[in-house]
Amino acid sequence: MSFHAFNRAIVRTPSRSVVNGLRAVDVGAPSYEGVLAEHRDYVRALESLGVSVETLAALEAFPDSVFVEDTALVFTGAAILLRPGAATRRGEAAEMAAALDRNFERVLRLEAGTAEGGDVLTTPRGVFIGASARTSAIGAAALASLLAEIGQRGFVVNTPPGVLHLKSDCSLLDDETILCTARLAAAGPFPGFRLILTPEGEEGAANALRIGDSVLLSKGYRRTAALLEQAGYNVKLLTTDGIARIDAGLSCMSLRWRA
Ligand code: CIR
Repeated sequence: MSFHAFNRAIVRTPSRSVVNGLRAVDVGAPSYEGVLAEHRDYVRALESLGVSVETLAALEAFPDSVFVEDTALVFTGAAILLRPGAATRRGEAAEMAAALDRNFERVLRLEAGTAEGGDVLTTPRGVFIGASARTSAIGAAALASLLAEIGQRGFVVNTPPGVLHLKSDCSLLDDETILCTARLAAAGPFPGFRLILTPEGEEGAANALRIGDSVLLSKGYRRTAALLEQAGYNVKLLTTDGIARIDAGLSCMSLRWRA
């Protein structure tokens, strides 16, 4: 069974307030309609790849709540409710609790520090936790302990300075291969993995999403798309112009697991 054979996902409809989503650099707000269309196409792409998608209702009080990945970690049979590091996002975790309780036999809760799911890369060789401005050292260590409770091995690595999340700069392409920016690869955080580096200027492509036999990739990163196709991956392009304005990519909009 491939590590990417997800068949279930949770997403959340974007709220109108998504136009006020957090961003490190303001290049202009995304339009609500644009984000909604990107989200709809994303859900369709997941469904076309055999994933059954549960859609939660929009939360106007939380502009970034469409990025459900940051609220939890999910595995077959178990989930961990996280504690987002961004103050305006902290309350999103409680809003995810009922959905986790419905879908997982075991739900653990992070009680110390902060951690966001965007900082966590789950691989067959362990779960890499990126310490970042959002995931504190205390949160990362507490998360590694919770992972041990559900039979997973956690490794704390560093997210490059100035990068929002570890997975802003990497994604798992298959059981042995990680798509990675050069700045993250320079720190050597993934020993034993084959790395495919994003070309210079296409760092934003690193947040791709492997589902089944396909790799979802943000449209516009032509050189990365060509590299992945040459390496034998089946690439599906999705528009992310709106969510990119609020520092998000393709992994952020779902929690995915194999039921
Ligand atoms: C934030 O700054 O929290 C959101 N605007 C973007 C979150 C992206 N999430 C992710 O990469 N997992």
